[in-house]
Amino acid sequence: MNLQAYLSKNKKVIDRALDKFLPEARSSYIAKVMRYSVFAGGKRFRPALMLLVCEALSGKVKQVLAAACAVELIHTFTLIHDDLPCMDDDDYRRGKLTSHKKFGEDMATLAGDAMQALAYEILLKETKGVSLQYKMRALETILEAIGSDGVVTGQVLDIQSEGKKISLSALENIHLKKTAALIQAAVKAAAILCGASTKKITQLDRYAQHLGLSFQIADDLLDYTSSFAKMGKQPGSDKKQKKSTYVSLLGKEKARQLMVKERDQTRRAISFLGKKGKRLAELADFVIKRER
Ligand code: GRG
Repeated sequence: MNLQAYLSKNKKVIDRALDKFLPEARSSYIAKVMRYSVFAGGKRFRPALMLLVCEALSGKVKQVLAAACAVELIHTFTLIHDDLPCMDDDDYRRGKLTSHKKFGEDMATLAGDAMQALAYEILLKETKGVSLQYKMRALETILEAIGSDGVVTGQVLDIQSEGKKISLSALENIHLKKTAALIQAAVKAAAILCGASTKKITQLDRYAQHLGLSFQIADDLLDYTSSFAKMGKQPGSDKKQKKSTYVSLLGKEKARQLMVKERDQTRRAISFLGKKGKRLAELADFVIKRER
């Protein structure tokens, strides 16, 4: 099975689980608001990555499935908040109106908050075949990644650097926190839940950090070159918001070269997996070739 077919099979597994874990649409208004964004057509990249890590470590899907859904909920919550008028003020996401455009800022904010709470609840309650100690370590890993030293600070720095030309290392620092941190947490949480050794977790963390940076450079390139039809959101938004990007700092060609270099480093980090790392290596290729 090629990676594309494999990812769409995994996506179905994730979508079914998310549908099971989310409150039913008819149960409350906020459930309807939450479901709107969760099922708006995201790629499910982070949960797919977690299932691939699980497979590479010979773990069982039930050990990581709830955590994979938890990470997707956290990711979706950050997108909803990122789109708010007080942040990026975007009208479209995943080809649909953003949550606040559809339901208002109050409901969008609350839906994001509820998703974050639900994420921790399902990770703890619905993870199967794993000791409480491992669940707590996975939870701790995710919390550390998104808090004041992780995604939140990435967002703060991103906002503070609007309208300024920042250095390449300052840009990298923003994206290590804003984008790579959650991808790293996803990979590490999956490895912890599958009982991986500290040494393996460290190598997988390295893989995920380079993967996260290549993912972000691809995002910047797409924002520069792609279309609404392909991306499901308005291209050129970085330029409109006067944000420094890999493309604005390096130009298209050098940004592409850096992206390939990051991809190459993902391969080195997982060489210890041998043949078992084949899918993870393919995923790193997919990241830099993606069209949305
Ligand atoms: C984490 C506590 C906490 C607060 C949130 C708003 C905010 C603080 C952070 C914003 C983080 C953010 C939006 C990062 C961008 C990451 C990124 C590259 C998103 C695009 O991900 P894809 O391409 O999207 O996987 P889809 O739609 O496919 O899921």
